[in-house]
Amino acid sequence: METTDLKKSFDRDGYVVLEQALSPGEVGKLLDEAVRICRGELGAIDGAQPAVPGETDEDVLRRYLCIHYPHKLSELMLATMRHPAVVAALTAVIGENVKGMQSMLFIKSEGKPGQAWHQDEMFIPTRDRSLTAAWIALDDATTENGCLWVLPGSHRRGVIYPNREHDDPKYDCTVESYGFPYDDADAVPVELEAGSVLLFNGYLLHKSLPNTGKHGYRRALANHYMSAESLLPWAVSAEGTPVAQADFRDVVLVAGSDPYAYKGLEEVRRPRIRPDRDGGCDRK
Ligand SMILES: O=C(O)CCC(=O)C(=O)O
Repeated sequence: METTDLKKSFDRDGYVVLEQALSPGEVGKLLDEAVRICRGELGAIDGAQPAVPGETDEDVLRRYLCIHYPHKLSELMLATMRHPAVVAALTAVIGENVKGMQSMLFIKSEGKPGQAWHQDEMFIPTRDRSLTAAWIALDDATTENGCLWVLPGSHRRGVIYPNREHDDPKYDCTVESYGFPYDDADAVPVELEAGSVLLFNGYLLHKSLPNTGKHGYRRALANHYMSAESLLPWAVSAEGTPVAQADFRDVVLVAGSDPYAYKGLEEVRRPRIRPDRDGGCDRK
């Protein structure tokens, strides 16, 4: 897609699909790396279970719904944050200077839950509304195995809707958005071939449903980015620091230059397992 068309559809709908942005070879390497990560071979992950001798790859993969910050464990995941096809699209929608701050590796084997309606900017509050996700399908993502669903155009109001805890077993323990002027009939599933990428705006309402397939995974790598010009007050208000000046510096520059490079980088987050409903929701 031409850059201007890509930006036009992204601005109108809040998302765009980059068809086959990653080759089958690149996807295969990421799938192999996902096994090494889940086995704990690339470093410790908070909340991971100790390795059991003789476990198969399937046993290990089935254990986890999602691992946060795999780019801190794996050079390959880090390099994928900088994938040229994704970065070209990011610079078209965000601008020339782009930083990444989060990665999430979803495994989601059969029976695992989805994630309820939410807006990513509710969790990762950029100051200039530039948050953009690149959700890379590592398996074909279908309505059966729990692809993403979106509410097209829902980003355009520029409103963050309220959120609450829920007990819906279809979804993991993450809070859900509510009180928005759309319903499920407005939702569109985004089925993707492995290697394709859903690029979407941080204000876009989206969700996923459980993997209801009989067998297999719906693996995906979701990376989050924003404009390098914006500070990121993401849960880093150290005592005495006005929140407005807080700035999450656990970032990876993926395009252009970082106007705040003089601040240096700081390790704030460590890889961790996302709780799924089976493990119980920690409501502390
Ligand atoms: O992959 C999923 O099931 C949910 C991902 C998601 O909602 C996100 O990356 O914001």
